[in-house]
Amino acid sequence: MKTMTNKMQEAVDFLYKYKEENDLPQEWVVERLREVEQNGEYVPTTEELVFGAKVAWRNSNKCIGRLFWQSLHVFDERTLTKEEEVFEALIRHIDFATNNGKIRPAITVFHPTRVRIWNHQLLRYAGYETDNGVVGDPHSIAFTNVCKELGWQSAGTKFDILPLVLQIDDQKPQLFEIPSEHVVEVVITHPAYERFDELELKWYAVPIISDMQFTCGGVDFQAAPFNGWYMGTEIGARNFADYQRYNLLPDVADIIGLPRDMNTSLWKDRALVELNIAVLHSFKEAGVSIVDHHTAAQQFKLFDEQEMKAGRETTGNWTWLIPPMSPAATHLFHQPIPNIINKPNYFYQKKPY
Ligand code: HEM
Ligand code: NRG
Repeated sequence: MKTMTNKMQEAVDFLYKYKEENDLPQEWVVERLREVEQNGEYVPTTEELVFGAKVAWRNSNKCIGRLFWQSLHVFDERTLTKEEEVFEALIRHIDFATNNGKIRPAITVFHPTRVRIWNHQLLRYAGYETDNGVVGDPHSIAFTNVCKELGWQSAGTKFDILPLVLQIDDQKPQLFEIPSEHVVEVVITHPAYERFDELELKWYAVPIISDMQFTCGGVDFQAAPFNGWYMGTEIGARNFADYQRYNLLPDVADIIGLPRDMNTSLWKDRALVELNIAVLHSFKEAGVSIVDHHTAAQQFKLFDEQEMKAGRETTGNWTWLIPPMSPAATHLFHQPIPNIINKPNYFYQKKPY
């Protein structure tokens, strides 16, 4: 008997899953497998790709937002082979996802091996090491240096949107500035503390992860940027608050008048709460979709119940699912969850720089 490659086995498993979940007859899968065998490799149809991208979200163990997995909008852009065309498709993605603030979950799937996006997220702030410390997002320092080496001219503020760095095959990656009319940002204000404005904070509306690999039926797509909307704590409890990121808790404490000389005053915790109130308030005021961590946890519970009804076991990575603020105030903290990795899924891949 012929032995099957791992890739072919994954294609078979995926097509069976597709058949099962779409109530297709056995003849369908037999015929489809005959086609794949004849072709020598598995190339998903657009319908299979749409299903695969949704199930990959459903299988994303670190994601608390999975209740909405069926609503993912999938752009099939596998035929594009020019940097300029990829850039235009990414602008279409950003516009579709942003939708004037009523954010729509979406993914754009490019050719599995020929297209590579160097950015971590399509929208992200640059970070610069200066003599007076880091300006901007420290998370972006290495990538910002790559952009500069490729000829990017930066403004040097703490919130410069990075250019897109797009590569076809082994060619030199090309830089593309994202025109500002496509970038929605939210200025951060606090409903009670007017002095919050002095911090001059803002954040972009849509998180669009662009450096993960989408694996579906044994095919690995290196470029398949996806987005949902933010959970407030991602910005307020991590991006703004982490010591190795914008490190704003001391500034927030000063603005709202909290002495910082004693840990036991819990000034960090109080500053965290006010910062997160400001983030949720500002997005709401601006009409940009965002979810608080309590609501997100409740939505995850509904997802878990829905999965159970469908006869599937919910998998998850507890260390990521619990929110970084008041985790024990959500049910997630008190519930174990098996961290089994199913496919299709989204995986980390080696950085190209
Ligand atoms: C991770 C929320 C949509 C796939 C996360 C995290 C949060 C989150 C809070 C943890 C992030 C962190 O701690 O850095 C949401 C919300 C969504 C959403 C509120 C709204 C619809 C999506 C979509 C996909 C997705 C559309 C894919 C199609 C993932 C993956 C991770 C993740 C793969 C892990 C990222 C990593 O390892 O860095 N999500 N998500 N999520 N989410 Fe979602
Ligand atoms: N924490 C990161 C974003 C990670 C993904 N989060 C989402 N994904 N909400 C940050 O930029 O803060 N999503 O697809 O909506």
